[in-house]
Amino acid sequence: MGPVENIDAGQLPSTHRMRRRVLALALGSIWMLPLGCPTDDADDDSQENFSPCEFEDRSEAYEAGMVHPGTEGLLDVALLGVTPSPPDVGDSEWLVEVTEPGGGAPISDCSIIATGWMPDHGHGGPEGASTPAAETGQYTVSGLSFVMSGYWEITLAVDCLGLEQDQVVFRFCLPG
Ligand SMILES: [Cu+2]
Repeated sequence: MGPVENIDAGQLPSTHRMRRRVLALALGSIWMLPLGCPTDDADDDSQENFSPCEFEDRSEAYEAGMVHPGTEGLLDVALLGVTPSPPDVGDSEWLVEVTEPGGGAPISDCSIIATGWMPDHGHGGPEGASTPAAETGQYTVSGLSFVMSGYWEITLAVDCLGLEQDQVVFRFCLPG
């Protein structure tokens, strides 16, 4: 009865094009996830209970005060606090302290660039930058934003007066 019955080889190319368009729409909608779209499929329990962090073993548990040594061993960076806490999707402000290695004296005159990266997806998000130290060795990093839930690697590149650049990497899974 309908046009479905009339499909012949000549219509295949347009079907192909349509499939591609559907795929593009599906990929595009990934970016909608952080906006918190409720799932339409209320009957699908596995979808409702899905947490991107449930089986994530690369991430570390956030704890205020957690310390990472620089990969070059020139300094330590303590993550004193994040807003919101624990870190999650959206704008994220970090308070960090830079000290000499092994929890030594605080280091002033540093600037910090924070870069988020989702290795599973091959994308990042808005970077963060520090303001000058309000207290000795302590810096507020703002501008960082996580555009979606999942596993993120956040690199803090630290430039201090009189030191080579060093960096630390924090690994967090954001539940969204
Ligand atoms: Cu992503």
